[in-house]
Amino acid sequence: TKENLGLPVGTTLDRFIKRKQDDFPYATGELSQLLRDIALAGKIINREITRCGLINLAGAFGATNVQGEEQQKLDVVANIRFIRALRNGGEVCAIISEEDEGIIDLENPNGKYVVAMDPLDGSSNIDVNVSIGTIFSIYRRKSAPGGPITDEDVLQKGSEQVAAGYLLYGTSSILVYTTGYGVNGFTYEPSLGEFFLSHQSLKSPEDGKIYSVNEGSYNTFEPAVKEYIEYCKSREFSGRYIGSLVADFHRNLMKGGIYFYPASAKAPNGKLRLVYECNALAFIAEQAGGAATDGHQRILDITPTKLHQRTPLFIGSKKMVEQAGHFFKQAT
Ligand code: AHM
Ligand code: MG
Repeated sequence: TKENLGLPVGTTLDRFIKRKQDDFPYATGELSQLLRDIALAGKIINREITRCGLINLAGAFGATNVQGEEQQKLDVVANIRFIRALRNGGEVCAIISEEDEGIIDLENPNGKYVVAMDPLDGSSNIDVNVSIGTIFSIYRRKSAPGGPITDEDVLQKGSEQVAAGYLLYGTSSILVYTTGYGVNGFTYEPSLGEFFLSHQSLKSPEDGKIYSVNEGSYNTFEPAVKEYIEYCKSREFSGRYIGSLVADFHRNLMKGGIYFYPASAKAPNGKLRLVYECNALAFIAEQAGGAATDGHQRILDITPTKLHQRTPLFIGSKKMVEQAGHFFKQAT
């Protein structure tokens, strides 16, 4: 199958992408190039992140900022880097980003793809040396090339993604992505500047014993959510919450678990954004054999009506997501 390429662990990302492309005789190579552009921007961001604690010390060890610019916040830097990489690459006509209110028109009239992204997620962890991530979704443009970008291009259902992935900047940095034929992970080797295949055909454990939720809002969760949390406790599951979606998701993908960000009094639709946070991870979860819902329906089936729309999210091991769903069903 196209899922299992039989490429050995240690294959570089570039070679892997090339081999995948060769499996599709009519592929033009544009999606492949787009994935490479994202990987390159990821390397640059990784570099900025690992140095960020030193930036205020720059004077102390003799390094100066060439332009003498004031150092910008990392999430802003990451946004700029991704936009630049995708504009220069030429395959993308528009970006939807957590960092920008409106659609970013890249003025690449022939770009066939639209990218939705959160350039640096986990804002509360950026300044405190805790893992953070980048999330991206790739869609095919629906409107005719050359014309204006339309709502139809940017408000597609998650099920229409052609590829999606994330970068986790953690103890190691890893790029995990899918094009709809399974999920693969590539660990970054900083001294060589390369991503190497390290996690082939990733599969989510069907069931797990970790639950990840910010329980601080427990008192204002819906009864179904409270009951599910009590269920997790009655089974003595481990509570693990980093507060960086990518990091919490990745751990649960490796070990078996569920992440959820439900509706609460403070956040009536949850906190997370459908278009550039939830859809990409939902696609990966499903491709790895897991599941993602808003408590009632599949995340990938929701038609967005706004760029920055929020949704409750329950994501991870299939049986756990189903179990959480049972409590909602009982409540109705
Ligand atoms: P952000 O986009 O401002 O970084 O917010 C998203 C983050 C997720 O990474 C994380 O899971 C969640 O917010 C944590 O929120 P809270 O602090 O409310 O638990
Ligand atoms: Mg975010």
